[in-house]
Amino acid sequence: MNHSSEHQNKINTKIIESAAVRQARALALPIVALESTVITHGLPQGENLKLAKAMETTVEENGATPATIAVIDGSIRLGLSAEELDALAIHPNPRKISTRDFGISLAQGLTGGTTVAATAYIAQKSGLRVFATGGIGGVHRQAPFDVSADLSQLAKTPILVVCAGMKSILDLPATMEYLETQGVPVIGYQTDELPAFYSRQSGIRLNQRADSPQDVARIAYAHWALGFRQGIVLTVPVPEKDAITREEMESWINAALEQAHNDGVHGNAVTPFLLDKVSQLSEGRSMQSNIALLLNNAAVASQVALDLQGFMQFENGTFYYS
Ligand code: PSU
Ligand code: MN
Repeated sequence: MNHSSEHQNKINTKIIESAAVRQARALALPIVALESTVITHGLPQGENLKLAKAMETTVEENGATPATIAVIDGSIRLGLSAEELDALAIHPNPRKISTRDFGISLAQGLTGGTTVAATAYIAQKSGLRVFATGGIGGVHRQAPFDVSADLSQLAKTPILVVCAGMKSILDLPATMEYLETQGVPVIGYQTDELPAFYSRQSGIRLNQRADSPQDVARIAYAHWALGFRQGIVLTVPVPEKDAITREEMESWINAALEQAHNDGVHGNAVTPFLLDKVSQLSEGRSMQSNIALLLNNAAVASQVALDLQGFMQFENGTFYYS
């Protein structure tokens, strides 16, 4: 057997489900997908594991089953055991896995965290409809061709992403234009204004608002029942007590952008670099805010998943519209 065929035999493209996810499916309970780049690249070690566990607990407390999506040793996971989560959180060099990175990750047995784009793809492929994260990627400032694959993937993946808006390090108006062109609804949760991740304000008005999980579920149902394949972005403002004002945020972001430029940071390293710099400049306040909004999003996502289930029918491990 030559080297390449030996390698081929080990490639596993199946999605491996945790015991908890399998049980939820058997009982037709709602499942909420959770992103894992926030664990591998978004938060410092220690904080990342605490947050990952707290997000799962929050989903459970709100009546749904959490399914953290990641790639472990070349296999795609829907739901991680406690041991797998621990290992992912302390992995020395995890890969940041966006959609382009699946092939190589599976072929070479890599371990990594999945971005919003990658998590959305796997969640939808598994029949899930709701997904919680912190902030989605978008169009970068001063680099109009640095557009996160999160946007193009959401344009073709029918899933509802619950987030606190796009990361505020981005060009928000350009990101909104892109989503509008692609026909991706952006809904404000109990707000008429696009939240800007750490801040509750962005100065950008939304044209859709929903005030309850039930309202969100109705919009999502109607959108998908018409046959649209686009995802839906539900933007939830960070809880008031953990919010940072736009003015304060902007000064840190500008300083971080300048440093990224000076250091020649590019490609998929840009987002982790900027988030880390902003966290340092804010003396950890941005991280606290990030954690608070992640947990809040997990709660809202679970509530929406419960209500959306009222519109769906469960058969052979997949939800269908009733
Ligand atoms: N928001 C955060 N922390 C993160 C990310 C978003 O607060 O780590 C991650 C998400 O996984 C998102 C990714 O999908 O950054 C976008 O990266 P890029 O801009 O390279 O596509
Ligand atoms: Mn990019």
